[in-house]
Amino acid sequence: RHALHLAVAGAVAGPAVLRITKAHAAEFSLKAANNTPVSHPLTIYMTKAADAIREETGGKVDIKLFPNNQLGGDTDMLSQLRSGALEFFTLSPLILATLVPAASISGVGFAWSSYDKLWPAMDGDFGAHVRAQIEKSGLFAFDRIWENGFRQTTSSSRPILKPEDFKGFKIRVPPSPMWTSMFKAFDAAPMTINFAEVYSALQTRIAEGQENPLTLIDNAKLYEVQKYLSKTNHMWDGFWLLSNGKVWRGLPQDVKTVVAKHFNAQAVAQRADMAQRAGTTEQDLKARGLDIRDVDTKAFQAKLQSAGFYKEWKGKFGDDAWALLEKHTGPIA
Ligand code: X2X
Repeated sequence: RHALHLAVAGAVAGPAVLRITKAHAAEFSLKAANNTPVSHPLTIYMTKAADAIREETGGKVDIKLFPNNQLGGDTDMLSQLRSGALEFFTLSPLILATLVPAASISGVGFAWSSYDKLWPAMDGDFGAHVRAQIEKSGLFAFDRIWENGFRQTTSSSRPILKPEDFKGFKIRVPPSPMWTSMFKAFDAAPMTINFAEVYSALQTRIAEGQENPLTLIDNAKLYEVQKYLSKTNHMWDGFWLLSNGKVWRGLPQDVKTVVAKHFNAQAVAQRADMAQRAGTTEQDLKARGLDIRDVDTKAFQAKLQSAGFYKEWKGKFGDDAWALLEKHTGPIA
């Protein structure tokens, strides 16, 4: 290995000494992956974390990031994480719920009225409750959840202005029981598709619409294949940074400390960056031609209520977990 790197570095007449040092120094070569474009703050701040970790360990810990579904869709990456082929992966709590049912509780419809309630809950006892369930499944979740955002609805066929407009609406949702349940409660026709295939599903009109936070709609250029955006604000979504429990426990304590420190710090920085972008992103989407509408979100919540959505999910999560959620959100429904 040494000789090969020397030869390659020499051939391109680059800074050979530096290259050899780096190639030699990485004792832990690890992979991280996500489903967001390279321009999305999730990717930007995961990259910053990997850089900070490489720097602080003097190149000993080298985390290579594979963004934008380069390693496959979310369900593929989750399998890779579980098998140990992938060391770090960010995933929505709701998709994680295919493995850890308790995890989707942070995504209950219209539960969070502000980030002032949300972040302390996710960083406090409520998030700890979820992470404990995640650990039981053999995965490890880092303390600080990353931001995706409040989700809004887009469409190529017609604007969704009232709950009734959802009737029969062919909407792509991520692979997750709660998403399917929510859009069935709206009387829509949800279809589960990994984010990796969303652009083409919208372009070919397999799906009429989808729902995602503004930042992702912008970064993934969904405005190219969608016409309307309704500010339904129907749920908050984040990304747990996960590791395979066995792989994580197998790393030396000093490595774990540095890795966790930087990932958690950059998660908090990423949240702040996302908050800063909020206003300009909406302007940008308008300028890109999306027809953006405000809607009466209370009417949408009332529809979930009358369809039995809250009763069903409170039953699934159990009274204790639901009480812990409402301790932070206030009464939900
Ligand atoms: O799949 C989606 O829509 C995304 C990117 O928001 C999630 O990761 C849940």
